[in-house]
Amino acid sequence: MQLFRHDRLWRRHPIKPSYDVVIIGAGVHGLATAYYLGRAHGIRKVALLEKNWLGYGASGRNTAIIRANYRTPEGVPFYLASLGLYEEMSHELEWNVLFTQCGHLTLAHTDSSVNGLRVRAETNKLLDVQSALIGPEEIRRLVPGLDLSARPRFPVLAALWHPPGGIIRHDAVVWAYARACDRMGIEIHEHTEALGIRTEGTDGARRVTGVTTNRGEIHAATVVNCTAGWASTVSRMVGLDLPLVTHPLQACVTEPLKPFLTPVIVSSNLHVYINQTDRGELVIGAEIDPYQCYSLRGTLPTLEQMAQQTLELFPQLHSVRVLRQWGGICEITPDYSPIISGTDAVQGFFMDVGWGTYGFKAGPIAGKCLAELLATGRANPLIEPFALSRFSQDRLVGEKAAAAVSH
Ligand code: PYC
Repeated sequence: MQLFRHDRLWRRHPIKPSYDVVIIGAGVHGLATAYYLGRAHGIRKVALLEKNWLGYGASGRNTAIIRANYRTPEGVPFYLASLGLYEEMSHELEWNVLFTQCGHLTLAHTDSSVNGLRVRAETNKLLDVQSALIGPEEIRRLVPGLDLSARPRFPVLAALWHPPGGIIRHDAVVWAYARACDRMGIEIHEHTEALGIRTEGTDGARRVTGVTTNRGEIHAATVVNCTAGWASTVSRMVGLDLPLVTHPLQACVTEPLKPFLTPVIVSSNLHVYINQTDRGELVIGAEIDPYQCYSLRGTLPTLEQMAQQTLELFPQLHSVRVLRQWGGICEITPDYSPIISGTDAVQGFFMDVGWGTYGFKAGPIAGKCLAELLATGRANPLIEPFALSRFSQDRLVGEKAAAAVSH
């Protein structure tokens, strides 16, 4: 299909008085949920509310890493299904989302990290994820520029090699979903903030009736919280306190260099991850900020830390200049797994939140399963383990070992 410069990928609409489903948060999770509601279930009277512009939140502030090499038997099939949807996305949405499956390499610098990666490799293999523990010789072949000498403070002992992992163009994913939603008649309302969620009934039999926005009242019997960063605030609108802590996560990008790095490199011990884009820039990400806050700004101490950790791995980059730095907000649950479910406390209220530092890669499958839950009332087995009720039923899904940068 030919696209002209004046064609809008999604249109503006007046707010209607009522929708079947209102989704708060039009990032990749909200958009994917709306897309599958329309495509798989024929539910198109859907409004996506975005308080800023599309891609302002976590969908525009991540480092776009896609992988399925998780640690738990619950997490691995879930992220593998998402990887599969990302592989088909350009074809399905007729939009090139520039997914480069350049491979994903997690380095271990201590014996205990090597053991952790070994367990992940075996779990991955049992669950059909391509993943293997490799030694320095193979690492050298994959990343000739990495300092593999005995000199560094953190020598590289082994790595988890995950060939199907890679990097995607995150804004292209957002635009592709937005265009597909728009074509089905699903409405995207930017600069539309949810100020409150209305309910009726008494405790034990409460249900959602609508959303109050800065552009007026909307009636809806189903309201979905797909916000990343503001999930606690939005859930509190129906009186729900979620078990989340909120931390900024920062990243930066350097000037372009000649191609020297193919796979995505992650160091779990140093808490740094690096990839080289098609334009030659290095995208470098940090550990979460050590304090809780809602700031989206970069800070000098974190920039210095990213530079220092990068130089531990690639000392030859000592004079490379940083072009820009940014922050995003991460909400982390006690077990480092997300919350995707409704709640008995308020009928009609659903959540897809608590994504910590791993939300972007899960967007397609989370949206697909959530749409199925909204349309049929049944939780797909892939999301059953991630219900909010797990925290009161002592059924945690401990994914911290594979979260890498948020502890
Ligand atoms: O989980 O792959 C990851 C990741 C990379 C950066 C932040 N999280």
